Amino acid sequence: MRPEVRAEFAEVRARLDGDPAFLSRLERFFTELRDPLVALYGSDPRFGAQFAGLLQAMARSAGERDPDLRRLDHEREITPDWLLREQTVGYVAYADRFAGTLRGVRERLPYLRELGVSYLHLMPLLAARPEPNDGGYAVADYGAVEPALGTMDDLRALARDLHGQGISLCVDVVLNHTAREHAWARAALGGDERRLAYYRTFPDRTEPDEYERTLPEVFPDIAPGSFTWVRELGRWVWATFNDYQWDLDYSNPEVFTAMARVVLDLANVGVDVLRLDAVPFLWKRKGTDCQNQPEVHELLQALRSVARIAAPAVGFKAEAIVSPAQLVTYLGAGRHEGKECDLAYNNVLMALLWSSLASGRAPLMTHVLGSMPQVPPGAGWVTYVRCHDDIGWAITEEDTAAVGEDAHLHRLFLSDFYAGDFPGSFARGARFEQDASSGEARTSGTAASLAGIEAALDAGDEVALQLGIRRVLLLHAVAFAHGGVPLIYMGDEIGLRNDRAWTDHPHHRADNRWMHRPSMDWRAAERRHLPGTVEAALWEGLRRLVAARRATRATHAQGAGQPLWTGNDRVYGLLRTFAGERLLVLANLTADDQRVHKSIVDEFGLLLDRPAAARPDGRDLRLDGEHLIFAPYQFAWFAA
Ligand code: OTU
Repeated sequence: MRPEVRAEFAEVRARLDGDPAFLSRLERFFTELRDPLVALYGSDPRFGAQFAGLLQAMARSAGERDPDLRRLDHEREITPDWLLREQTVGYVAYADRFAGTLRGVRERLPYLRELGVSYLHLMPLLAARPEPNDGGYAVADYGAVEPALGTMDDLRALARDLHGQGISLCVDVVLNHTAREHAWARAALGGDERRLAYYRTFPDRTEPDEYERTLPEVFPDIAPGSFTWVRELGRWVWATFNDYQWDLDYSNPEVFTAMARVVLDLANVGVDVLRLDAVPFLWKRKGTDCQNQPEVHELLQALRSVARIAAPAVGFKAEAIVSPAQLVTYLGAGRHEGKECDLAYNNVLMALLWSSLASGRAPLMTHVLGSMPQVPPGAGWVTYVRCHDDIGWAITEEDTAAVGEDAHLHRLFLSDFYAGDFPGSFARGARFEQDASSGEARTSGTAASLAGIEAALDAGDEVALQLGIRRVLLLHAVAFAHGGVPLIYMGDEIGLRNDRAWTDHPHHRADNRWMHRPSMDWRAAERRHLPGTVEAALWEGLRRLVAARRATRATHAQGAGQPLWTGNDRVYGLLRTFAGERLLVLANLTADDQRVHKSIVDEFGLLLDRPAAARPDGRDLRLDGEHLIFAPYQFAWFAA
């Protein structure tokens, strides 16, 4: 350790004599914090002072922490799986589209309670640049709430209300980039060299061209290229996403410590879980795709350690839409085990759910999920059916080869099918970022529209409508059973269709992800209590699933899951175990009756006659001799 760091450490200790809990955490996690930072910045002359300043900020932040939050710190330290338990069910919404403002969200808590939600992810709510701002993912001030939504005090009050109701709050931290209107970027534009060094800028195309040789484009249509020419600077600026989202340069230790302070501040406002946006991109290396570089994991471990020492109640959720092998590393692999994120989005499951629904076949999902690495200790998946982003058909050649299919054709089928361009398709979605040469595309659309509810309502086809409802519930049933924290995307609980007016907004027109970000329809939500409506069918179906999850320990994120062959390739099967308890899930992926031999249930020592809590489908299973008969899209949970 550099002498000045050692001195600083001693000083921090001396000042914190009154807080033994902080001191023991500092002792315990100090090397987990220091080692990755030394690995990244050890030879940088700026590092010593930065590290000393960081320790001070942590001590200050811990000292200022509200007594209620300290109580949470303690509770969660003695309950390390607080986030991973079967009781956790999440809900995701844009605060404005859900309830206007943060105060409005507080007024809507009874709705979330009725649904059984215990975790609320509010989409980006920090002060963003004026539109276009990528739905808030272009932050101009991490220290302020978006004015139209409220203030930091409103956020604090919301967190307090949520805690009072047993709901934890998840907020986005956009780590990879700031808006070009952020004070750092503005200072850089004004000629401040120190702030310019927060970003990755280049005098000419030499380096950008070298990087782009191996860089994939994230938004080839709406934001081509990964660099943007900034006239005022006379330089190219790295901008992976939109040209107004400037990538931060994490090889600069000041950037790390600045973002660590953002994390500390949000923790003290009462945020329980930080959704780390676009983490794979934090470190760049020529000759690579500039994602998932080993340094990203050093950064995450260090950031996690900062929070663990100063605000241990805070959980980390990685947003990394990458291959299974890479994805699992965000949950802490090898020497980072137990030191990175608690949660990561399982985008593989999400894509496979929709793939299986379109094909009506289980083998691909069974194979891919079966060969996915298990989650490391202390961490778990976030499972979801839809979110605010597009669906990327991340299905590889290897995946399809194993089940005798062709990856390109399958992906093309999926993008056609969900755009409603395939014979027999029930979907009303749209292509997002179509690749001109292959014809493949990602997919936009709400769950209800993709699952056939929109088309059925337009056609006034009651039979098709019931099938659409069943499809939405089926996908949620598999996501809820898979293990991990299931998230309900706002509106899916009442079947909100694509926003018909999304193109009216001048800044959204170019980005059709806005079609599946409709505003909450509270009049429709009222119908959740009106039997016979779409809203009531979905609402009650999801409530049954929430209840089933809470009663089924095997859905704990730390359990082990294994997809299995059911003897009928139209019926998906999954077996989960946790703490000696088992859950067998069987799910009919088709609109026809399907038969499965009942021995599959006996085999695991499970009983066919379980109480209603484990019958989240709501329909009774029929037995025909030795066979279980699954009605269209029927699923069953057998637990013991
Ligand atoms: C995230 O998504 C957000 O979810 C998007 O809404 C933002 O536009 C974006 O970051 C920029 O802030 O490319 O298609 O591997 O795939 O971070 C979605 C992670 C995205 C990226 C993911 C990104």
